[in-house]
This record gives sequence, C-alpha cells and structure tokens, in this order.
Amino acid sequence: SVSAESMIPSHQNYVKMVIPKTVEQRRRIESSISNNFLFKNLDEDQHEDVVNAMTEKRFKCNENVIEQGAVGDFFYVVEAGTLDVFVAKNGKPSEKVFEYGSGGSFGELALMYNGPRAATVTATSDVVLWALDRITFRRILMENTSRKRRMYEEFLETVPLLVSLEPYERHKIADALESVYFDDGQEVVKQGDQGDNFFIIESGEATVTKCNDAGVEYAIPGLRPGQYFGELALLNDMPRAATVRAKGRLKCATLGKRAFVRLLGPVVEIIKRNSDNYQTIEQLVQQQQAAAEAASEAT
Ligand code: 1OR
Repeated sequence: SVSAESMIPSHQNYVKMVIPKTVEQRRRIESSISNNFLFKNLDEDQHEDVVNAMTEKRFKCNENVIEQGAVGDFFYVVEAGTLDVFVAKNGKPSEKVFEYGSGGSFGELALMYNGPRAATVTATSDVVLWALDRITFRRILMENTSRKRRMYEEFLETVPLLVSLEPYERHKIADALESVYFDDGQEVVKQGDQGDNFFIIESGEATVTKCNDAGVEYAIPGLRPGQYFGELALLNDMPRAATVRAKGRLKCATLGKRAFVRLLGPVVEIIKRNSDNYQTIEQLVQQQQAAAEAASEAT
C-alpha cells in the first residue's frame, strides 16, 4: 500500500523508492519485463531498484490509463490485458495508432522530454500494469533508452525499408536493436540453419551465396549499408535460404524474431514484395551458365 512506501537514502543525491511486494508480485514483475528491451542492459542493482520501485495498478476495460496532454507521472509495463493508443492531431478527432499487450510498455515520452502526454492510452480489457515513477524511470531507464534512440536515429532514417514509418516507430525499433560485428569471411547466417534474427547492415559489406542440392555455391549480388537480410526465415519459418558472409569488417543491427514481427508489421508487405524479386537457384544457375558461354565465345 502507499503508506508502506519507504524512501531509502542513497550515497548519491537521491532516495530510492521501495514499495513492499510479495514474492508472487516480484515473480509477476520479472516475467512482465523479461522480454522488454528497455530492461535488458541493467546491472543487478539497477534491476533491483526498478523492481522495488514498481507499483501494481489495475484498470477496467474502457478506462484511460493516460490522457493526451496530461502531465507525465508514470511509465507503465503491461502484465496482462490489452490497450489501444489514440492520437488527436490539429483538432482532428483521435485516431487509433497502436495497441499493446502483455510485455509492452508505454508512457516514456512525457518522462523523457518533460512534455505533455503525446497520446491517450485506453484499456480494451481489464488490465494489470506495473507503474514506475518518473524519478526512478529517469534515473535508471532513461539514459540507456535515449542513448540508443539517438545512436540509431540517423542510421534508421537512411534505411529505405523504414522511410515510410513514423519517427516514433523508428524509435521503438531502436529500442530493440543490438549491434553485432563480424570479421572478414565470417558467416552471419548459414543456408539451412534455423533463423532467429533479422539484420540491417550498418557499415561494411556482405556477400551472399546459395548452394544447389549438389553443394555447388552460386554468388548472389552482395549487400551494402542500409540493406537488410535474414527476413525470409522469419516470415516463412523456413531454414535460411542463403549464406551471408562478412566482406571485410561488417557491422549489423539485429532484431530478434518477436521484435521483427511486432515492430516491422507496418512494412511487412514491402518486405514480402521485395523478396518476390529474389532469384531462385535455377535462375542463378542459368545466368551463370549464360555468362560462362558468353565469355567462352568472346575468346
Ligand atoms: P507518453 O508519455 O507521451 C502516451 O504517453 C504514450 O503513448 C507515449 O508516451 C508512448 O509511450 C505511447 N506517438 C506517440 N506516443 C505513442 C505512439 C505514437 N504510440 C504509442 N505511444 N505513435 C505515433 C502517431 C503519430 C504511434 C506509433 C506507432
């Protein structure tokens, strides 16, 4: 309860918020935040501070958790239930722009930028939320979040696949991205393997090859910064359709499968359309035979 809240002085200039919880409540918080990127890179103390500071809040279906224009007080993580997000712009009536289910989180913008709430968030079922106060959010979660959004912002604006997205949609992608590095010749994905990740090239280049049944390797045009790969296995639940290797030092931004499905939903049709242009192994074989014949005729 609120009266049991305690404020523990720390050695720095703030007091830690500690709201007593049962073991069962802690367990529910852990499972609610386990798949949320914003909580991923916390050390043990930060993690403990966040869990300590969270408060359980319940809302009934149709209740507003956040109202556009209001002052920001809490950041929320969804344990159970569903919510819709509405934005009203330039006097136009509110339009639904997004929805959340368990594991989702919202309400960070007003806390990060000290601005009014940018949207209204309404429960579309009875919901159980974990609320984190503004001070703890800013002290522990904000630095990481804004650093990552800033870090990827410019890059994501240059990725052709993502130009049609709202800036806020690219921010959510930035939250979920992680950069990975590969050395010259290293395999990033291997034909036939199970696929769990999607990749966008940040810097460097990659070669792509495809093997036929006899194991003969055919080269496919390579990939450059801003281009992506690894989507087919995630779209179709099929093994990797080609092998991608680093050509020189390669840096990629990766998304896991869950984030891919959730965050790239708005561009999934574009991804599918682009993949229709991929050459089949038969086309590759034909092309390379034709090229070889042309070369032998020329000599
Ligand atoms: P907040 O503190 O402003 C409302 O309170 C929250 O709704 C906001 O933080 C976000 O966490 C969440 N634009 C703005 N806020 C959004 C949006 C959004 N979606 C969710 N929130 N969108 C852009 C609409 C033009 C939707 C993008 C998919």
